[in-house]
Amino acid sequence: MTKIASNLNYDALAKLFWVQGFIVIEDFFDTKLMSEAQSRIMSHFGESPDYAHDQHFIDLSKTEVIPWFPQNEGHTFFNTFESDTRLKKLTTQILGEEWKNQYCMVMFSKKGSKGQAWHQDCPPENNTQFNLNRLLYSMDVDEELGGQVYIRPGTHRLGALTKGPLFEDFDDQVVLSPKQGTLVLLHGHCWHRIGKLNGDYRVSTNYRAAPREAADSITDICVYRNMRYQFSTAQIVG
Ligand SMILES: O=C(O)CCC(=O)C(=O)O
Ligand SMILES: [Fe+2]
Repeated sequence: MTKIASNLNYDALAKLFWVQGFIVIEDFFDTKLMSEAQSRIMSHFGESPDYAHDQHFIDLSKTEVIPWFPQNEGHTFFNTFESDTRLKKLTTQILGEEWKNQYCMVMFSKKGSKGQAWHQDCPPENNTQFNLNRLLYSMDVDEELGGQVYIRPGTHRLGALTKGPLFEDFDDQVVLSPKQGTLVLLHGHCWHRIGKLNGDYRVSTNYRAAPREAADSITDICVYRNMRYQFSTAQIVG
């Protein structure tokens, strides 16, 4: 029998989110549903798709990941997760009554991927302007596979990333190994990176949301240790 997280203490989870900048809930979605998601994702990508970003961006940002926005192509199956009552309630507890869904972005990394360098998903100068990553894992991500999620707790309050090595190990970093069905909620200003992939491929799915006052283009500029990169213009902007 599959188990799903019920009886969630929404208030305690939201408080923990605001202290740490992230929370992890295992077995949020059942493994059968996640396996269905995984097989739909794999049939879209195949095992070795081409990178969508331009090579200059990949070289500078060390972001070797291929995005897919299934809802924009009418894949209504992916609405299932977004409309989950528990996910909506948890989001409301964290962001307040008024928040908006942004988009669902599936991210695929293939064998040999260096992962993703330390970054913030959007500029951290204004604390009302942020995105909330709601990450779902449809396959196990562990030490053997690589591609683990590195986070520096509390850094959503510290402003911009410092300059330094793009994949630096910090004493206070935590390393997550999300299993199939795990939900990770992560503040877009909280410093995070993805480790090098050892296995054949890695998949994650991000149902991004944002507070009402956040600009719709909030994640257009991503902050790295060596640059700020604007996706819409494919330019380095700082
Ligand atoms: O793929 C992941 O686990 C997280 C990737 C990431 O940095 C993000 O979704 O903002
Ligand atoms: Fe990110």
